[in-house]
Amino acid sequence: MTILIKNGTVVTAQGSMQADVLIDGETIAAVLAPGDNALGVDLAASAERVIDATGKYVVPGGIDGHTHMEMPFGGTVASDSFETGTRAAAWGGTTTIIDFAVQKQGERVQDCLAAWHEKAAGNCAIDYGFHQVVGGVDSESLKAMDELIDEGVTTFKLFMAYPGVFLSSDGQILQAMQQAAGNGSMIMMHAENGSAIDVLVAQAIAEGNTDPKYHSLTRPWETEAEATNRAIMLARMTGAPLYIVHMSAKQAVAVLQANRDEGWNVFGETCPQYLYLSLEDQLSQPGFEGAKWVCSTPLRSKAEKHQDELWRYLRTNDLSVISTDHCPFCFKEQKEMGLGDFSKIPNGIGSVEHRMDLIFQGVVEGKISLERWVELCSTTPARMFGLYGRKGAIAPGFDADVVVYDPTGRTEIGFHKTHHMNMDHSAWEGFVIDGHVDTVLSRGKVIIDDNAYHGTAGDGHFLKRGLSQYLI
Ligand code: DUC
Ligand code: ZN
Ligand code: ZN
Repeated sequence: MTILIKNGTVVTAQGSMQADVLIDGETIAAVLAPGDNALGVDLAASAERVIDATGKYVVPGGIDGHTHMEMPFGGTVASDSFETGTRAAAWGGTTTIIDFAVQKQGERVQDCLAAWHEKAAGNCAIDYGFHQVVGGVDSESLKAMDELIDEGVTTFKLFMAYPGVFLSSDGQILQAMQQAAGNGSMIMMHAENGSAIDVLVAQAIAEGNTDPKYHSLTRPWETEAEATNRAIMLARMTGAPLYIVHMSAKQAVAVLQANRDEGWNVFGETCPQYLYLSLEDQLSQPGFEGAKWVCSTPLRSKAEKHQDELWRYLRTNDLSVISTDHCPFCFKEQKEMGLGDFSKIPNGIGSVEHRMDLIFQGVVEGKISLERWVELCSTTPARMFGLYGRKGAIAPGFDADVVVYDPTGRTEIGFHKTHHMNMDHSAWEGFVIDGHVDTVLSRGKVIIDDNAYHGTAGDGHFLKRGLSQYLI
């Protein structure tokens, strides 16, 4: 099928211009300035479908490089399946996710990856890839890292938190980084000092401080900044590139910035929750309400101005990617597991549907430019995670993953409004965005249009990823 998206403003990381986008089958065939008749045909007359994007932005589909669909965690399982979660992502203009396959100590990495393939295959609304969590670094899992690269899994996540579950020792981290330095893959790090946090948590509970807000108070910024520094120092010893996930503390990003300024190949990601939500406004809500916003790293103090600093670091490119860390849990029965003990609240917030909108609001409010929005949410994730050339731009030969975004539209986020995630509440209830995802194409198929979903489970294919473009 040929589709012409006409009269829109095409926005890429490089710039914005009035242009028409011609799609042929699954890929972009041409991007043509108005009046450009390079192809020598009347495109509007010959295209099988014309989408009028007058007054709208035409942007590459969002790439959410950090999601957890149906992940077993904290004694329960994240509530979005690959089917519900990727459909919700599509509604919000995200056309690719990279989810985490999880290996725990004693399990074979290859078996764990196979189990994640099984969950996702035939169920996804949009294209997907996998990072591999290595929860048990040993000689077998180190060897498996080399094998996985050939299977298109080129990024490996380690944890400095969750002792006894996912935590890797410094020696294990060093070994995995050495392996990555040797095979060209990239290490992703959950950087929090888990052993210190566990002590603070046990002390808080013993003192009767059991409300959700203590989740943040027992994970002070020092635990993130210390782990960030340690992870970077370990990476420096090996020469491996390092990508730190879900950064929330301004002091941790300052450590990252200092090392980037020295020329080290280290990168940071943040998430919408750390840009908009806080310890005071959400996590400290009365009773058990704050459980909705328990995630790790935690929401931080608004008074300490972490949010303003994170936006600044996004502008200076010390933070290079915005993902969601989408890890949804229902309030009933899941978040409620932590009634009377915040440490038993499953960690996670659901945002996969709202990231493009929430970050567009940053454009509206003058915090970042339009082009930076595209770069942070699509182009850099594509480059970072080995998808560029297919994803992350509007250019000939790229997959036709395209969003028509209406800057004069309005999106009211809420459980009964724009929410399609499999959750019984929204962490974003009441947020209003001055913009709207109008039309979404995934590899040339219109999957969202006229406020309706037109796709099917299984439209989304597994993406074998290459190596990061940020390796040196
Ligand atoms: N943080 C979360 O909030 N949920 C899942 C795992 C994590 O690191
Ligand atoms: Zn994490
Ligand atoms: Zn995560």
